Amino acid sequence: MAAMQTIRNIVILTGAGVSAESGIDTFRSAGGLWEEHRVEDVATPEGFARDPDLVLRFYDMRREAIQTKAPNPAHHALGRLEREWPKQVPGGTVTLVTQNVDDLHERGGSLSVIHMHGEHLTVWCTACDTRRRWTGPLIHRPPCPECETPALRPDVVWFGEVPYRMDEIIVALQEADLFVSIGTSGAVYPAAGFVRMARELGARTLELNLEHSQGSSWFDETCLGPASEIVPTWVDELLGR
Ligand code: BJW
Repeated sequence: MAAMQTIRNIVILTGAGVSAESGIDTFRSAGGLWEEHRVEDVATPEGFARDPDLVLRFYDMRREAIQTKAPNPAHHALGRLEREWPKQVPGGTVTLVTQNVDDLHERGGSLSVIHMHGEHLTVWCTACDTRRRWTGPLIHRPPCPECETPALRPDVVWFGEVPYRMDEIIVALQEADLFVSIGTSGAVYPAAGFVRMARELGARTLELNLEHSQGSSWFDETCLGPASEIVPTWVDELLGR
């Protein structure tokens, strides 16, 4: 990896693999969510229009499940890195971008998380275009607390929709000295393209994953293993412990 002194700004992209050891299903691994649910049915606006009950039940089930799960050592290590890095490298930044819709990074101590694919614990009212925290089910079509229309949907980004906060992510990638991808298969764009973008903009690139991702050849370095082990080790190394 690049000498520590040359690293100032770090961008970290996480995917389902970082939460796997907390007991949250990944999408594409064996036994993952897409084995039992067709993507077209549950993760597209067309699927939602066709069969909203199916989609609302799918997300109600997952919203309920994540509230019974706890962050693992990988989440805690990334929270620690965000807090410690600016003390170690004055002016240095850690930007955590997650594709995950769970809240385990926040519960693991991360203060500022970019949820580019949305969040389980917020809902979006498509009538008045407001978003708010929501922990219960949606299947019974509760009215929006703001406008009272029963038009709440999961605040997640489905295929064909534009991921959130892309402008901020691009700026962070432009300023990054190190880009680290953790526990994502590299199957879904635009996130899968970040490594290439970061590299072309001059950042070092590191992959931490259980197995090689689809874009593995774009990384300068790959470290394979379970996130709960390799992420804390990497953070300790970076913080010089
Ligand atoms: C472990 C581990 C352990 C396991 N330790 N690791 C061609 C080029 C460019 C784009 C496209 C294209 N063709 C089509 C597109 C567009 C499309 C797309 O990418 N399609 C692909 C199928 C090709 N993308 C979109 O539509 C996106 N929007 C878009 O492009 O808008 C245009 C636009 C962009 C930018 C600016 C302006 C306009 C939207 C994508 C939305 C994705 N939504 C989902 C659902 C979110 C809600 C929900 O959770 O239900 O997001 S799909 C799903 O996949 C979810 C995830 O965030 C995402 C990525 O999955 P992830 O995290 O990588 O999980 P897995 O399961 O795939 O991998 C797990 C990994 O963990 C594996 O690598 C394991 O090895 C590892 N692992 N255990 C460490 N213990």
